[in-house]
Amino acid sequence: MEKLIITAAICGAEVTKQQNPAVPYTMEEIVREAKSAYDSGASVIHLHVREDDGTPTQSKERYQACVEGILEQCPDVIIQPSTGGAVGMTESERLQPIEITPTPEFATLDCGTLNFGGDDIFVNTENTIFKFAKIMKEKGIKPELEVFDKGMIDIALKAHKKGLLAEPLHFDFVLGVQMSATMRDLVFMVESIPPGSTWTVAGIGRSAFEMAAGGILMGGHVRIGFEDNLYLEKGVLAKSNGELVEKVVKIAKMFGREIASPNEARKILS
Ligand code: KMH
Ligand code: ZN
Repeated sequence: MEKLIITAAICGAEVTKQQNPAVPYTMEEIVREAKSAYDSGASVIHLHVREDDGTPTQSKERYQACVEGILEQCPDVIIQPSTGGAVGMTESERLQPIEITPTPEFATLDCGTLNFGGDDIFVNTENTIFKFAKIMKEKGIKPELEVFDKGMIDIALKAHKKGLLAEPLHFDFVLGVQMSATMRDLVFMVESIPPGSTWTVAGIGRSAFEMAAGGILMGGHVRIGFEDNLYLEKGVLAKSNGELVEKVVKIAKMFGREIASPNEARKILS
């Protein structure tokens, strides 16, 4: 099996220090968390940024500063800015992180609208998805296709048919938000993508490590981090993103799956 790419989603836009004091807000905290994940084996950092008080922002300046800070500490890591941002942000707000210099090599592309808990709806119309895909293609940015259910795979394939995505496609199955997170769901998603595609799985909350184990065993890749899960085990908050990554590395080693370095991850992801 190919080596395992671990993506660390270190911050997200929704989780707070009230839920886990180690959630990073400031630039220093974001760099600290990226470094802890990288030192533990993450080759990709999925990046959201915050104002110092924790408010989610897509500010180009804030991304620029955080990316530079992370690259000083982790020079070869792959940084994957979010173009999802937070619920309610406008398209132009969300696109700012891919306007930084140099242009990011990787970024998320959310492939559908979904219920995000309570009254929150994360809106991604077909026009938004196609527009973001076109911009990323023009800029030479590899999209990670964020799919929260099977219908979003179909929308991504529609974008691909229109020539908006370059092969090989790379999917991130985010399970446990709108679609449930069971092995049956994961198998269904894996069997629904075109041959030759690569994939990562992110299990939300208590499903994080079960989905990670599924990704490891099925030859996919794994996303872990505070954006998705705050606990190392039931009732035990993780002290850092590094601790969460370490646990994934341990599971991978149990099954003989080696961990990809950032440059190996670049090759696997083409
Ligand atoms: N914060 C969510 C509303 C992404 O990063 O592309 C969107 C999200 C997806 O986290
Ligand atoms: Zn995200």
